[in-house]
Amino acid sequence: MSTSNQTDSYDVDQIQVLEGLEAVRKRPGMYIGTTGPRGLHHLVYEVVDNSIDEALAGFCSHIENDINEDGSVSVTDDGRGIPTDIHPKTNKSALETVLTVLHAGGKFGGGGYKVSGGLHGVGISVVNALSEWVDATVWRKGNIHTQRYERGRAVTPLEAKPDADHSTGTSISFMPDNTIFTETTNFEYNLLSNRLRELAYLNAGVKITFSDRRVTPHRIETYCYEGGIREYVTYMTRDKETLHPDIIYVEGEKKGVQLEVALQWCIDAYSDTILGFANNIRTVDGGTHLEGLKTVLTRTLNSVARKRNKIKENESNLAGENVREGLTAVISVKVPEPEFEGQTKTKLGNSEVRGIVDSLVGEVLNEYLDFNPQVGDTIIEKALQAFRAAEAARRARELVRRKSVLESSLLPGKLADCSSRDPSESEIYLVEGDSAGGSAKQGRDRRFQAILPLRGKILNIEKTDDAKIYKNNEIQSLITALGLGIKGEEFDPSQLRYHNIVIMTDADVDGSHIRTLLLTFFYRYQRALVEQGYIYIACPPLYKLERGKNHSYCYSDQDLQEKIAQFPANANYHIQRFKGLGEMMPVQLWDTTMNPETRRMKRIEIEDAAEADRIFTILMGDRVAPRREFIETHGPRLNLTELDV
Ligand code: 0RA
Repeated sequence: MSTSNQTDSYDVDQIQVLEGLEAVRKRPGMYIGTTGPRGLHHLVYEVVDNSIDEALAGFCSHIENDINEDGSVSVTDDGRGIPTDIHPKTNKSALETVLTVLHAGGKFGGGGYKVSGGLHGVGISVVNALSEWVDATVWRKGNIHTQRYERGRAVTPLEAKPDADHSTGTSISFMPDNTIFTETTNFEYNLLSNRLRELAYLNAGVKITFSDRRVTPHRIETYCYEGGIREYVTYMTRDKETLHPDIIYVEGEKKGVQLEVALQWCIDAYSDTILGFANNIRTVDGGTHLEGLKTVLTRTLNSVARKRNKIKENESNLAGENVREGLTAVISVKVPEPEFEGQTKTKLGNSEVRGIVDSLVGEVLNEYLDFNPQVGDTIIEKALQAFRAAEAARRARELVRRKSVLESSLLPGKLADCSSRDPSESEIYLVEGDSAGGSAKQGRDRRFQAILPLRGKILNIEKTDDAKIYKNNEIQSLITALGLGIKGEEFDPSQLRYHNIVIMTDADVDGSHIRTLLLTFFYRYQRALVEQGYIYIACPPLYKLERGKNHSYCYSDQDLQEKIAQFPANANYHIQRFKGLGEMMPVQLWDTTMNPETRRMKRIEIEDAAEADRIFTILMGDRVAPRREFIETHGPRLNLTELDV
């Protein structure tokens, strides 16, 4: 009786197994999200996760990943090896169970919990189901065990041969099934290497190697970080100036939740970069671990600031974003039963994690700031600066807003407006200096061309300070003249008073400087203007070339040389070099630079403005090293304007 029962239940198990893997093949999306490239790469992560778990359990120190010549992938570790003994009830080895029974993996988690979760953690059987073939090799107890599977089914019995080498480990090789992954079965090196590097940062001391054997010579990389997420933060801040010498590091465990946090504030950073992970999965949409971290940072730094009388009794607290200004951080939690929320399942939902992070980080951070008072002071000082800047920016914004509400019809006095009220045919020239402004006013077609003279030196905006920018008179004139809103407000093209915004500056160092400032302003404060192609640079000529009664204008040195080369050898000619726009007669300015029929203009692309922003940061920033480097590489050309045609 009992024997036949066993047989029955075995058959039933067999049927369930086949139905399970058949379900995976029928609806792969349910298990791996997509059958596109993302899902394909998922297969690798799924297999690697099992080896990572073995490493986290303390039994594995090296995981080797290979893209083989035929495009298959092998993941090999030096762990204990997946058990190969036959279970009397199912008549199957643990290996075969893990590979063929949906969700069986967790049961073999070695007593602890399986760390992989969320997107991954569906189990290695899913990889088996979606592979044309899988070759499993286990080194264990002096034997080498092998078994082959095709589309989820074992096609050979588990074979054991004595192994002279008594080391242990597991190797899983698989070829993705091209009838499932119809789009592509081609693994992308960079995608895999990024994830493997990330895993090495997240699991300190685990050595991960990665090779691509599809290319000759083979490409091989090794990732191993003894410092774990601390090294990750060091890497992310490599180009920045740190505010404290050591990374602040928190490690702990509470109620089965493991936590690691690495924090580094930098002087020359004005936003924050915080990467969150739960069970080795990047939680792009945040969640309770990040909430806990943000809360405890804000509370701890406010309390220290009050204790040290940096914030007076009647003053308000620092806001979270003030405290985080300049912070680079990685937080990694390992949760026994993770709940992943949201459309993409990349937000950690476990509510108990919030308090655990709060209390573990709070303890360490308080102690750290007690022992390193000067570090605490500099962090608080930076947060206070951020706070004051935000306050000033808010007041300045209100000022601008009030102005534009109360005096909406009151355009800046310096603006020589055009008569047209149709923005689509109107142009505004932003001109450097009053004298060039004068020429432009006389030379323009007042019907559709407006002129706004700006004083370059006054425009010189320091650093990244919003408040100063809004207080700047020239910027306020510019904002009102254009009819623009302010930073952060959505761009409303119907408010824009001119559809061509033309920056017209001298072709010298100062001119190029002002152009950089203006482009940076547009890039930071109303990027949509650049993106939607409203910004132009006027191209005034550098020379007037006269020969007899004829004359022409040259827009570059090369242009000049070419024109001269066409003259007979003995020709008499005269070259006039324009040192600035102010030197041109109004009619010359019209003919050469402003007349839509004959002028040249360069429309600014977003990359130009981004480059201006980068140059601006380097030229204006506090840091000497990149500035020197920049001047050394770009110095001689800077005069000739990085951004011109
Ligand atoms: C559970 C128990 C044991 C090994 C493993 C899991 C294991 C699984 C995988 C998956 C990939 N590599 C792996 N390495 C090990 C063995 C327990 C024992 O030997 O006592």
